[in-house]
Amino acid sequence: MRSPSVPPGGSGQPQPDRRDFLRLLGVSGIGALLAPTLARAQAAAPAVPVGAPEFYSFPEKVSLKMLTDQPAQLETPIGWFRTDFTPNEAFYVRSHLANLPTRADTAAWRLNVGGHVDKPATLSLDDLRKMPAVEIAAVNQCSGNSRSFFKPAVPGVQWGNGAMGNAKWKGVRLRDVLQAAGMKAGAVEVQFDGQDAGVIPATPDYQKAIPLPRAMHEDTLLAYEMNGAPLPLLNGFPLRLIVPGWYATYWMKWVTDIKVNAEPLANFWMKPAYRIPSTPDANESPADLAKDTVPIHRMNVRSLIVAPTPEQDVPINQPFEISGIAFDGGDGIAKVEVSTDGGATWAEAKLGPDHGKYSFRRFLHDWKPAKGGVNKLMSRATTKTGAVQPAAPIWNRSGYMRNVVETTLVFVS
Ligand SMILES: Nc1nc2c(c(=O)[nH]1)N[C@H]1C(S)=C(S)[C@@H](COP(=O)(O)O)O[C@H]1N2
Ligand SMILES: [Mo]
Repeated sequence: MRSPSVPPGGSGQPQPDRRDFLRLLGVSGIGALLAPTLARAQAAAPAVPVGAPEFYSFPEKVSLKMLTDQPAQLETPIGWFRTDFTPNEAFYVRSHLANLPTRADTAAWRLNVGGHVDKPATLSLDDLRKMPAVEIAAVNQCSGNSRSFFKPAVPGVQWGNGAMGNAKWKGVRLRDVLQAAGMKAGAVEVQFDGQDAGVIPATPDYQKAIPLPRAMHEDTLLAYEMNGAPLPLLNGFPLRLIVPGWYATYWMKWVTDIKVNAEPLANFWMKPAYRIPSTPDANESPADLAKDTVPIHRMNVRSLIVAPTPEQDVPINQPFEISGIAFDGGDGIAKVEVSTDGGATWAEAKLGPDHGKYSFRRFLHDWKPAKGGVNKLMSRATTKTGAVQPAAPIWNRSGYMRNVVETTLVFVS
């Protein structure tokens, strides 16, 4: 992959090519040099006041919007979504616990597989690399992506639209690892733990579980590569879980422990956190919160215009290519319609290359704006199973799963 360019309108500062960076460090030396760098970056990071995002460069990352520090939540500016795959350097970061791994000793690293199995296993990175490798393009999207647009507002990290990214994830099938350990009858779930921890023991450790059918699905991976390179440390190096089509809360970073469960996990991160109303479209009203909730799971269908960017000046009577991305929970995108008149009329956009049903699908639409002033651009995606983005936004108390047809306001003159 060539070194990414700065997104138009963004304030990203490209860093030295990542491959050079890794070559310089050497894989086994990565910890030694990264540890002080990351620690220094964390220490030097300015305290971010609520509502005033700043841009900041962390190791292996270009300048990204920092929504909180301790640990850093880094949002990808939407200019980076003008390519099918989001460069690793520009990929967003969401971490719950402040005690993050700042080094990875790849020689000593082990993955433990235990719980409700016949043969508990301990695997090295070499063991994993010797197993059959699979590569899948899939969108990693935080459940709370776009939360800042919820009305009434809800607590949580106030993400814009950049808590997502698309990448090619390469690794081994989780089911191959589970089958090697020999699951016992009665297994219902598979639980994951990563190397991060809270600063004080009272903080609940970040552990998540997925139902057995999802764990055994052929597309669920333990990935060691992202877009043809090792994962950035902040995105889970050396290994993370990939659950294509499902929200990234399950995509455990720095995973070291896998446990097969005969009973569902009931920790803080499964209940009360990361649950949605069991109502249609996870919708509820602030005055009448749903009583019944279920763990968040599959992503709904979305699309977003990325060119022009909001408030961009567009020249009148000249051809302009509107473009954007669409994706869903794994049915695949059938069509995207674009409106340039605030939803009065719609036209079907051209679709870009198909990288598989879990990937971003780009759409393109030729536009020749004839009307000066503010123009309202909209996009509406439909999946291959007929699901379509709603005209009105859903609301739930956690600010999850926003997928309304968005409006991009631009100025034509
Ligand atoms: N170990 C660990 N894995 C984790 C998390 C975490 O806090 N710790 N956060 C999860 C959540 S909520 C999201 S949205 C994704 C974010 O992935 P990224 O930081 O690689 O973009 O990681 C998931 N995996
Ligand atoms: Mo998330």
